[in-house]
Amino acid sequence: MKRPMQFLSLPNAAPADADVLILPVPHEQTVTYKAGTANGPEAILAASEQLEFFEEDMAWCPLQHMKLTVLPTVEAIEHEAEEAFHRRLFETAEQLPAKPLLIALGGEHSITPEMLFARLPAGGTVVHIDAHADLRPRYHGSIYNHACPMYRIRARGYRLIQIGIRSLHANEAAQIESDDGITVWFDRALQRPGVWQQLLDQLASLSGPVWLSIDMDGFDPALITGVGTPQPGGLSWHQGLDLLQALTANRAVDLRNIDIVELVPEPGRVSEMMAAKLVQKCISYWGKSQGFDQRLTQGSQIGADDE
Ligand SMILES: [Mn+2]
Repeated sequence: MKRPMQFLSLPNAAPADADVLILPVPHEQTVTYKAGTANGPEAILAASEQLEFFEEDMAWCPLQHMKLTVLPTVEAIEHEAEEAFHRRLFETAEQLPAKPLLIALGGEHSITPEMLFARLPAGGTVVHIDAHADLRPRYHGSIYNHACPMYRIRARGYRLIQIGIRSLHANEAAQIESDDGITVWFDRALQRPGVWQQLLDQLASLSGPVWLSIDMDGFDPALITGVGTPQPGGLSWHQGLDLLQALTANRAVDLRNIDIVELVPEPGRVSEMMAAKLVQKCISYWGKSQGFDQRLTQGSQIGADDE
């Protein structure tokens, strides 16, 4: 029997009641190096069974106060054209309730633009953690390639803040150089004293709608080997959490959309556990910032047996 798609083994809330929506998008069409991102969402949700309900940084049990549901998976139908799949992804995202926190689980990075266009139609800022700039106009003949999402997003006028970049084409570097709407925090520069704090200061100064797009290869591959296109260098776990905390602590930012993409499950299972724990941190930090800890635990999905 196929494993039920649940987070922390919790029964799924009715989508209309949910404070957190998890959308599995196991899309893998344009992989260029290591295959397996299609298995990402299922592996992340399976790893989540091993998490504690208690989240130690914020010292609370988020899902005793918040309701969560894992939505039906969005995946390409056999022989479906790329464009048709992406249109379907747009329509799915557009129909979701606007108020909850959406965490989309990839799958490859090509899934981000349509969900963003559907959820933030009036514009906003994309905070993009990645080893790669993903600013190619097309790659291997397709605008939907996983090397292209940030080009498509920038072309629609969204502001881009890219963090951890350490692999890009000369044309991408030229675009970054000439485009005031893109700020890049290169991986190597972030190692210099003071630069990390400047990045945190920028995140603290943002306002308005923010989409957080986390390519797991933005992290150090020594921590997380399970990514499609690993690059040496990268963020530490704690740096990743610092970024998340800076964004959720900023009350002028409306952060209701996050994607976590490009995970390739691996035999050691550390990579998918890291992604699962990252999902939990997103829920905890965001939930606390929204005051969900003040809500009564009645109606929680967690029963006494789960303690
Ligand atoms: Mn990448």
